[in-house]
Formats: sequence, structure tokens, C-alpha cells
Amino acid sequence: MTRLVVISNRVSVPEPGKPQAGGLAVAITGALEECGGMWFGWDGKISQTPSNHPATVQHGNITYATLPLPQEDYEDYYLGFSNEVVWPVFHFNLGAMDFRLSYARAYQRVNEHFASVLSTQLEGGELIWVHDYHLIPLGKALRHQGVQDPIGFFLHIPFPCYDLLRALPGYRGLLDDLLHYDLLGFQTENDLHAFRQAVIETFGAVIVDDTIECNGQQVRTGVYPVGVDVEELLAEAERSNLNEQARQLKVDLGDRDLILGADRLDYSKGLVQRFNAFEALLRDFTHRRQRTVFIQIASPSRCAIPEYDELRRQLEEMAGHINGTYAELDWMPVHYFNQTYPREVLIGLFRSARVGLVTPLRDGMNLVCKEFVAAQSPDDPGVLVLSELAGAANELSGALLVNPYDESTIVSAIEQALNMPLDERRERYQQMISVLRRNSLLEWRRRFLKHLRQQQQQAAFGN
Ligand code: GDG
Repeated sequence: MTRLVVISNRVSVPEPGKPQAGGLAVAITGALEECGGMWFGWDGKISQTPSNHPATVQHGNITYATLPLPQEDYEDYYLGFSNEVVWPVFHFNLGAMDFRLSYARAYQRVNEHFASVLSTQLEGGELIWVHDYHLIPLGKALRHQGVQDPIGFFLHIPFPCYDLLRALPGYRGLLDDLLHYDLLGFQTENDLHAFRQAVIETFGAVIVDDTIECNGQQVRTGVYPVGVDVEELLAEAERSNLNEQARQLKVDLGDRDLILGADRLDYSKGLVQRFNAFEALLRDFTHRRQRTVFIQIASPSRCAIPEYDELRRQLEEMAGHINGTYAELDWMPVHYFNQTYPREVLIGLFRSARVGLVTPLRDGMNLVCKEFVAAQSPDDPGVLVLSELAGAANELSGALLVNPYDESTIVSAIEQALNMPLDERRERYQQMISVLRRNSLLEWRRRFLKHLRQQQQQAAFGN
């Protein structure tokens, strides 16, 4: 089988006795284990000077090859261009964009540096799979290094519509970079459509079936919704019944209903609007007081960016305000945790919740809502309240879909969820779980790699 090379901004090197961080790390590892190969990227550390030689660790048939980032690149490439320019624009949040020329230069520089180091590690005859918005220029930079093998790119976040994209200085360069891949994957049809429109408007590209022809380049495109491993999550959720923390939680809740949110602490996740909606629920539906508990886990993320720090403070204040207004001696309505919990604890919480509240203002896919559904008891499932602006809304029609900017629709949906009869909960759960089984994590990577292999065969045939 052809060797696989995966490149992502951060590399998840397995540590003995520590389970892998998230679903995606598991999916990528699974693909690498199947084919054998290398995972290349940043090790999460800061160095004094750029490194030209990756540190390598071998686990079975996978080589983990990582580089540190010099302080300046960490600030300008990672925090700066990736997370203060591309991330906000691609998430509809122009107000949060902080464009600087030094950021754009660092973005290009780091991608070229990654390409030059990576090219020394390649054996030839491999499949190369680049992940996400930090590495858009990598494919073209690898071509400049003389790499001939097929290179695929998957965008985990949404692709913005053309008018929004145009606000990003240098957007033409990003589009051109994307056209240098052999296969481009998006989370939803909507993202693919937005990309096609952008290259048609900008370069007069021509679309032929699933291929874009433009400036002498031909790139195949496709939609590959990221999924979850349903059976693994279900098994973990069943085990959580035996978990001491989960048992204690059930005792503490008594017959109160649990509403649960769990997100990276990020402005795109709609947490402020969600807190406002919960407060409105307590204000307007007085019978919910005493009977409802809202747990929000907000896992720390990108703390060095001012917007993220400000959001953390704002949420602490909001939680304090709601509790100050409504709490009683024997009842605390909001439990807000700015921490990352072990995965099994998180899944135990999903299992115990009556309502999963997932209301991002914009999200490429959103795995939390899929994990919530997969962790439910098939006999007595909880209800998912989901933003219609998350990519997952295209698949999960069994959720109660809400506009995350409209607090009143979130409140009504929570109320409807808490009143929902068992038959309807089961019916909605069945719709969602069968889609999740069909569009599984395994299926996501199998389809992408199958199409990338086809590109390889086509190139060999063409030659
Ligand atoms: C990007 C895109 C797309 C959260 N809190 C804890 C914890 N988590 C885990 C969840 C989930 C993951 O983090 C978050 O994934 P999401 O998909 O919801 O969001 P992003 O991080 O923004 O991911 C997104 C995704 O890429 C994949 O393509 O869906 O649209 O933005 O797995 O469970 N995990 C642990 N403790 C926590 O406290 N262990």
C-alpha cells in the first residue's frame, strides 16, 4: 500500500499511558497505521532559531517528524495570520480580523520552511495529505521543492462566501495556492460552492463535474463531512455508568435536568449568546428554576490572543451574574468550567445530559454535537439543540435547529427539548445515529484517500 504523509499544524505524538487528544488525531493515526507513513508538523514548542532538522519518533509503522517554531513565527504565523486573520474571516467575523503585513509574510515563510524541511524527508511515491487553514500555501511550496506526488488538502473550517473573502488582503494568493493541490476536500456542499464561486469570480475558472480548471491547473474537489466513531463513543458512554465521577454527578443532579455545552473557548462557538439564552430561560420560564442545571465546559484555547482572554473574562462574569441572580442555597444554575477534562469524563457528561446545547455562530462541522448524539442511550436519548450555522446541521435533521444569534429560538428549543416525549426523542435519535454511522470518521478518511489515490493513478496513466 502507498505510504501516507500527513501534515498538520500540530502533531499529536502519542505519549505512553495517555489517550489521544481528539477524534481527529485518532482518525489520522488510523489512516497512518493502515498505510504506514509519516506525520509532520509543529511540536507545540518555541525555539530560539528555526530548525532545519525535524525530531523524529517512531511508533510502529508511523514516523512522527516535528519542528519547533521560533517565537516570531509562533506570534506572526500561528497566532497572527492563521488565527487573527484567516480564522476570523473564514468564521464570518471580520471585526476580529487583525491584518498585518508581517503576519502575511510569516505565514508564507513558515509554509515554505515546512516544505523545504519536509521535502528532505519524503521517499517519493507517497500520498501527501495536508490539513487545514494554517497550511494553505504548503502544496504549492512543495511543488517548488520538486515534489511530484499527489497532494490533497482538507479544510476543517468553513470556506467564506466571495464577498467576505475579498476583505482578506492577499486572498487571490490563497485561492491560487489552493488550486495547486490535486484534491481539495471541504466539510459541506456550501463550502465547496463558496470556493467554486470565488475562483470563478477571481480567475474565471471553469467547472467540469468535480474538477476545477484554472490557469493551467486542474484540481479535483469533493465534500467529505468529518464524522465520529459511533461504536467507540457508545462503548465509552456505557462504561461511564461505572465511572465514579459520573455516578456522583447523577446523585448531585437528583431529578434535575442537565443542559450541557462543551467547546473550545472560542468566539465562533456562540457562548455569550448561549449564556444569555439560558438566563432568558430562567427569567421567562420560571418553572425551570430549581429544576434545571446548565454545565458549560470551555476548554482553554489560543489564550495569547486578546479576544480569547476577553471572552474568558466575559463568560466568568456572565456565569457569576446568572448565579448571583437566580441561585438558591440548594441550587446553582450555571456550572462554568474553563478547563479541559479527560475524554471519558466528557463522554460521561454527554450521556447524563437531557439537552446537548451546541450553538456555534459558525462552524466547519462541529464534532461535539456528533459525539453528544453518539453517547446517548438508544432507549432514553437526550435531545440535541444545534445551530443551523454548524456544518453538522446538514446531516443532523433530527436535532432542534436554531439560529444562534436569536436567543428566543434557543430558549424555545430548550423548552421543547425538555418537554419532548420519549417516542419523539427516540425517533430523532434514530435519524441522527443512522447518519452518523453512515458518515463515520472511517468513511471520511477512506473516501478522501481513495480519491487521492485515483489522482495518483490518473497522473501515472497520463504520464
Ligand atoms: C475544527 C473545526 C471541525 C472539547 N472540550 C474538551 C474536549 N473537546 C473536544 C471535543 C471535540 C473537539 O474537542 C472539538 O471539536 P469541534 O469539531 O467541536 O471544534 P474545533 O476544535 O473548532 O475543530 C470544526 C473540526 O475541526 C474537525 O474537522 O468539526 O468545525 O472548527 O472532539 O470532544 N476534549 C476533551 N476535554 C475537553 O474538555 N478531552
